[in-house]
Amino acid sequence: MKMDSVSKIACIGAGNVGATAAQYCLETGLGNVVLVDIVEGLPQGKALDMTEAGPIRNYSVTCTGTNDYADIAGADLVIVTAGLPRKPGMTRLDLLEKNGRIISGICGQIKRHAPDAIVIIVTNPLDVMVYLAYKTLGFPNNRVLGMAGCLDSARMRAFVAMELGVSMANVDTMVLGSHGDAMVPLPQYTTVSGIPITQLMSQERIDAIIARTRDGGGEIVRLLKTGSAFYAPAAGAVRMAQSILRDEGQVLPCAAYLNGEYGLNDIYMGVPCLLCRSGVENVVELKLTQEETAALHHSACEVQEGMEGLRQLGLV
Ligand code: A3D
Repeated sequence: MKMDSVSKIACIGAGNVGATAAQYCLETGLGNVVLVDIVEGLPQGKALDMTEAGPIRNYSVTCTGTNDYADIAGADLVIVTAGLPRKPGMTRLDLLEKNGRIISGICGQIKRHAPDAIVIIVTNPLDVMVYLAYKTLGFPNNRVLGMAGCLDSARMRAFVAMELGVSMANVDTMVLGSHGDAMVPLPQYTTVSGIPITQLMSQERIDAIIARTRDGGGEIVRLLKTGSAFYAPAAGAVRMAQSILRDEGQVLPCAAYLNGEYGLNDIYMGVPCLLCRSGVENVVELKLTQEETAALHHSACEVQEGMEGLRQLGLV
């Protein structure tokens, strides 16, 4: 018997991040998942495999694979991970164009088949792709957001815990700004059970952790050699989805639409957000130092360059 209250989640892109996000959704019992990809058989095969793991992993929610967007009809939430990674010889603008066209097409399908959904974008270049999604979907900005800060903050939490030999559960961090070299990790909001890390380690070690957090994606790419991180990125997206679908009210760093907050307008950037059933209920404005504000605005300049690229390509 199917219960009406079970959420429907669509994961677009059945690659590394998309399939892992689907798996986490199932394992947390967050809802029934529809996995979509353009490659025939790929989402169907992975979905069946994940459903067959249910009796062992003890979940009763299901996963369905499809190449047809009509199957996302009625989705409460959509996680978009479809896209290409940057390959050698490819410029940022090349990637912007390739993924921009993919995101544009997918958002057209979401608008048509799941007009009431909340949409979480994971595809890179993140902040620019969320802006494009927002413009293409035409949904209210509280229903369109991006995942990056959750990942960057989780990496920083892991590094602080490793450095101090404490439980990761005790560490809180906050990483704002765009996803990439210009991200803004905030040591003043990094604590271990409420104790600021500035009291627990030297500035030199804090700087090293900040540098490793900024290079977090690159470190994994260098190790894997082919492909990029996917367990932690998928975990970040599902954490956001959980706070939304279960109306938990978690405050998480997400790429959200700014309308004057932090002195920024008409741009998507990583900021702390209150995530509830309506999506982004509220952007939380932290007290920042002059230096941190300058770093955030520098981050915004990078995103604006990407947005200009979208305009040149005629995508927005
Ligand atoms: P990958 O394993 O290659 O999966 C991408 C999937 O997208 C493939 O299965 C493709 O067939 C599929 N795809 C391509 N075009 C379409 C389309 N039009 N409709 C449906 N499916 C399509 O990549 P991945 O899962 O490792 O990464 C996916 C994206 O997430 C990339 O853009 C990454 O750069 C990005 N990513 C972002 C973060 C952030 O923190 C923001 C972290 C990790 C990955």
